[in-house]
Amino acid sequence: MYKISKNIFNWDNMSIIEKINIITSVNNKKCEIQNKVFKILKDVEKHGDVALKKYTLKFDKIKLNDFFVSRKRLKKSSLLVKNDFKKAILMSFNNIQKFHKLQKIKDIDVNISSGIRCQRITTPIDSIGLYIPGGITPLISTVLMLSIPAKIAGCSNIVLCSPPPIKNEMLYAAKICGIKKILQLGGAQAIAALAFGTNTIHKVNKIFGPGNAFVTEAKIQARELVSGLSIDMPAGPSEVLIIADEFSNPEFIAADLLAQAEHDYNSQVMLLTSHKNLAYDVLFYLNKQIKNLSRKEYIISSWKNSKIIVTSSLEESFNISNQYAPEHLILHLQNARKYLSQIKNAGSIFIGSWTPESAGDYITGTNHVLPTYGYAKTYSGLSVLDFQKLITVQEISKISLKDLANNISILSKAEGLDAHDYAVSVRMNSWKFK
Ligand code: HSO
Ligand code: ZN
Repeated sequence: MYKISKNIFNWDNMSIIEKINIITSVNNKKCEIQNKVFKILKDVEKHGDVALKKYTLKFDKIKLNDFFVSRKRLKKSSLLVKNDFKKAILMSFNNIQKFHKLQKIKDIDVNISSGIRCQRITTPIDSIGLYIPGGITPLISTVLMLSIPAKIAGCSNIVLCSPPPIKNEMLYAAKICGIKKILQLGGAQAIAALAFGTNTIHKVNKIFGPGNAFVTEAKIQARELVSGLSIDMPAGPSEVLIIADEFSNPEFIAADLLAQAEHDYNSQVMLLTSHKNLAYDVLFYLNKQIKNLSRKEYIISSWKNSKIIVTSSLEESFNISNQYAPEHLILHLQNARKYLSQIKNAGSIFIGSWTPESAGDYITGTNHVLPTYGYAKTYSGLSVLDFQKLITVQEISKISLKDLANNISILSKAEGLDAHDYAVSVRMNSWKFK
């Protein structure tokens, strides 16, 4: 018998410590994980492909001869997936592409003053690795969320990586995104392969994608170990926070909470409302709905981190939400859009009772790779810009350098950097004597 316990709390009755615990997302980072991951990274760095085969046999129970999915298998995936799946993927692809194409930023080209031209140009990150979680929850939709912006950004060397056995649906999603290189590798060993490279796998410049605690830890450690390697963002277990008023539908709210709670054992879901009765109605529907769901263990485990909080006002609810900075924020409010300006921190916002988070996860067009652990205070969700670099350019004409020379000299002397000064004066002097 799976029961959703009554985690209903009154904000005003809580101690400061309890309040702080609530607005601090769960972070189950353990030393044990850090040590295990470090060993795997070092092993792959040293023994390359041999270590990869060893870990794949140990963790995935698969003996691999070739890490890459063959072209033939990739092509064949179209024949092995259902037509309705193809249609759904196509709609998702089109919507994501439409939204992400608009994210391309404009280059800048300006004459600061006559003879001094400044530009900002955009270039794609050359070589990237996309990690897609597999196992019991193969996140097929994440293939689209990573590949589409990467392609729009113009990344030329893309390798997608997921634990074996890779499902045909995932291969098909990769295929329609135009991804050709697919590695059947998972866990920390996959991140190590992308970070260090091996005899058969090229190292990449940036690694993207969500994963379990091992994958996330591996990304963080690899970034420290390999100079010049970047990662997308510190992603952790998924979270949702819902703000609801007396006009909201408790059945919908319960369903949204459960949809997020089923992701992981450590997911965190929260409901803030100033209406106590609603809190109890939601609890009723949570218990009713869980009976029909398959991932009960995940939900019950996530619920331990989760809470329903009764606040004294809507304003207080927004206040708490802004401090928590949720990955997903759903507004089950009447005229919800009018509260948009009150939100300071959130990864992605879902407006009104007809916008379930699942829609954003799959098909509205927004990206579902979003900051967790409170990082929405400083990080944004994934966008085309994450796959690009912005490079600045300047050009000065001979005559205009003369206008700048004196001030460069003053500033470089103030910093005690006389070689900086000389780099200008040598030019000025050459000009004088010609
Ligand atoms: N809610 C997850 C994304 C996802 N949901 C993928 C289903 N598939 C993190 O934003
Ligand atoms: Zn989801």
